[in-house]
Amino acid sequence: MRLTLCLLAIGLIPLTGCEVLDPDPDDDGLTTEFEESIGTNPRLADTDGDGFDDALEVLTYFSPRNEEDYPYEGEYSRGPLMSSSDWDEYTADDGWDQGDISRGWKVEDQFGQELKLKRFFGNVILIDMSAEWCGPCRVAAETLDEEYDDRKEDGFVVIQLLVDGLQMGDRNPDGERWINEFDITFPLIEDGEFHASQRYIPSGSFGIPNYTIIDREYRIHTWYQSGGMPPLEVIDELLEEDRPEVEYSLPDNAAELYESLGIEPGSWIY
Ligand SMILES: [Ca+2]
Ligand SMILES: [Ca+2]
Ligand SMILES: [Ca+2]
Ligand SMILES: [Ca+2]
Repeated sequence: MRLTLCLLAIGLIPLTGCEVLDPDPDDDGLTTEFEESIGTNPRLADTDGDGFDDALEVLTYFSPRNEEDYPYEGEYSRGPLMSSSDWDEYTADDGWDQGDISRGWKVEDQFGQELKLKRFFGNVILIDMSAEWCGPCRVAAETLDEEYDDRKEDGFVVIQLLVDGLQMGDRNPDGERWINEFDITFPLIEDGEFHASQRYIPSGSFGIPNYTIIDREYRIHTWYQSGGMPPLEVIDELLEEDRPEVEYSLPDNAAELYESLGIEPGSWIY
């Protein structure tokens, strides 16, 4: 109706006064109709002011309405999340056993960004608890970033929790030193206080390296603390499984936008 009135009015008022004709007044690639459906501002390209336009955030599964959620260095694989009501139901079980839902936590990574385990839902996640003094951890770290890089497009995420420094019991791990030594690009957390690590020690005592594998459905699949390399064959098997289906609104012109932004359609990495 508004459009009809506007068309009729063209002969009477200057065309620029008839903004309803422009489906994308903020020129962010998303139509006003779509922006209204996802709650972003149709007159502001970067609704939450985090430096990334609404369209880019939507297409890479970040929230255009949360300034603390945006594409970051490290290019971690991540996909759409469930609605919060589904999520609450999904994570109701807080146990620790093979097959149980993994417990969520949030910490800060080497890029100074808040890392939430929940954000990696749909990926296969390797939680690797290591220490600088630990010989087998160092051997594994030599090739771990390469193994991560080979698989991240398929939805593999490594989160390394560095619990000790150069001496056993030294609760001051030096993340920067570790990252430089092993060229780490996946998320690394200095976790001398065991904030996240405590959740991956089911029996109370532990040895390192300590590997916990979380499957695409966000369940703890296996726990290893016998040293050596992470069980890559188990990870590859889990990566073969389909990504969980989550309802997520993409605009009708998504294909076009992916192309203009140079993003692979459906990619979980930005
Ligand atoms: Ca727009
Ligand atoms: Ca907008
Ligand atoms: Ca933004
Ligand atoms: Ca954002």
